Amino acid sequence: MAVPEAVSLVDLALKATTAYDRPDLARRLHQTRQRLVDPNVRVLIVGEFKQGKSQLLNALVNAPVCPVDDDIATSLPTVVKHSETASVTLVQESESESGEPLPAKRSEVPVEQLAQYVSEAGNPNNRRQLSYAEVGIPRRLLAGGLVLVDTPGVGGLGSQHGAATMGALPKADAVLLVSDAAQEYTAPELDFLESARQLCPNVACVITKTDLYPQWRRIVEINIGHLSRAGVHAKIFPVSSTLRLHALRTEDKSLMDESGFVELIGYLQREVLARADELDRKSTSQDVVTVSEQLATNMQSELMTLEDPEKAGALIAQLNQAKQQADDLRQRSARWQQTLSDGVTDLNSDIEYDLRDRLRAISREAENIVEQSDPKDTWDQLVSWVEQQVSQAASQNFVWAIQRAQFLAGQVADHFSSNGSSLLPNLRVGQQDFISGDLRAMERPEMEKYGVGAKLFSGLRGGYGGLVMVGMATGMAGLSLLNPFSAAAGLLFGGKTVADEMKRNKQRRQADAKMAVRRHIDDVTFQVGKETRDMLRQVQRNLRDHFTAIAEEMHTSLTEAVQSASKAVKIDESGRVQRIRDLKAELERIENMAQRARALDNAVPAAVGR
Ligand SMILES: Nc1nc2c(ncn2[C@@H]2O[C@H](COP(=O)(O)OP(=O)(O)OP(=O)(O)O)[C@@H](O)[C@H]2O)c(=O)[nH]1
Ligand SMILES: [Mg+2]
Repeated sequence: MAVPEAVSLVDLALKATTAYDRPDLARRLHQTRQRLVDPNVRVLIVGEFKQGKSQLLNALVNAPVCPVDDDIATSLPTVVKHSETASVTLVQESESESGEPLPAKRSEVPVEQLAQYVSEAGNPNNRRQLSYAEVGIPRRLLAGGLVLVDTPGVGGLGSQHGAATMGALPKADAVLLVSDAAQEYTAPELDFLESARQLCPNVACVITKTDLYPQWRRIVEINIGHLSRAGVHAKIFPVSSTLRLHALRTEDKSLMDESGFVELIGYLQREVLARADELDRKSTSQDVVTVSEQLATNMQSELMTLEDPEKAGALIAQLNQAKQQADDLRQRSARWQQTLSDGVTDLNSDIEYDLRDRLRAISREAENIVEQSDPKDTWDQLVSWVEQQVSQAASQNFVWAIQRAQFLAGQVADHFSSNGSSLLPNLRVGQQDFISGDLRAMERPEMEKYGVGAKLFSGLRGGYGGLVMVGMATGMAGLSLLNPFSAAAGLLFGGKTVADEMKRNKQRRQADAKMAVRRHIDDVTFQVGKETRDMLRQVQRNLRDHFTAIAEEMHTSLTEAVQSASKAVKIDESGRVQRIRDLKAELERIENMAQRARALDNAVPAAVGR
């Protein structure tokens, strides 16, 4: 369990809500508790093809969990977590027609079969339509809740897989970008880092295979330069998985130091796990403080009335006014509801405009490229260029959508209190990954139509025409039809027609290619647009539920406060003294609880040091 003090504090608060008969406040605490006892801290291992992601995971847990090879590529995300006995579970997620997540299908398979499901060889293109494989393994490193996720390598981080990886980021607690020491960071890697940083609290860089590339120090130096120019503050860990595995086998401490894993594991434990703990503390603290305040409200008003009966009238009036305000917040027509729905509408259109704009620019650029080349030769390059640009655009659009949604949540919270941030829910974007269905691969226009055969054929046709024409002309000049002259002329004419035809064909290819690009971009616009709308709808629903519950809680607290104060006015003198004493004792207990909650937030483990 991540933070035991937090759990026991929530339990205490839960008891209080029962004692004071406030089941509405218990609901929120139950959610908090659930979040706390789920100790998982997800670390996503991402990177381009063959950089050593799977091997890094294996070296971290000292077990051959993920298949590694020069040929065996990972095709399915593999989630590795702690369990007493080794196990492999295949998970298939799905959603209903309306986009609501359905319960995932889980099936356990023998451990040794894992490779069949997670590798490109056994499960090409994830033909089995699995969402991920979950591996349980008894390891101390994972016992604290660390969950490592191996992801399929992405051919260019801006590619389709890259987009899927991007979608998983908001749900990750940390990301390790894996890149081997063979070369410095590429532009897509730097772009990815930039986006990842905005979606995920912890991003670190791992440079692998230091045993293989003696020049790794220079690569690290260059990469540090890249990062600082890009304004990305991320730690870099040069490691060798091979050395670590060897060191573990031979119990060689100096090799272990050389492997670089001591630092990496230290980082995962001290910063990633601790950071998740810190967030747990903060959110628990906030929840318990809020609950304490709500519980205290009616006792305080009763106490004030008892201690100073003259002011009772004014106090009750004040409370009624506050209650009225809380009541307003509960209305469907409440201003915050308006802010939320207007905000989401604006967001939808801005995000959609942004996406269209980015994609249109790519389309224009692609058409330019097509214009200046023959798609017959450049098509493959063009396709990967377009796909990468498109995914990158979708990623940037996504980052922006999340940021705007968070901003909107803040605006809505402002309606509730001047310090609205304390009411903010944890904005997780839901169960489904963004861009879940892979964007359809770009359709290649038929190039074969204008293949070699066709070129020859039209060349012959032109040649034949030329032959006859010249033959006729020369015939008229009294020469026989098939003399060397007309044969040469036939070749000449033929050459010219081939050039014409080739030009026409090239133009046709260019038109087809442009069409294919446009069609692809239309598909993407549609698909990404739909995913974004679904995501925003979910955000809207989450925020609405969250704030509706808060409005209810506030209303209940204030209604009870008015009742308590009104009752207090009628109490007789002997009962009054006793009641004041009781209330003070109760309030002290609640205040103690609130103090513990505040202390929880301030207690930062010494090792972390902010
Ligand atoms: N020498 C050396 N080789 C390594 C190291 N890490 C990985 N490799 C090799 O690099 C190749 C690719 O490693 P993987 O872990 O499969 O790479 P990956 O990033 O998971 O690959 P994909 O899943 O296909 O994207 C394998 O042949 C590994 O043996 C390392 O630290 N040192
Ligand atoms: Mg792999």
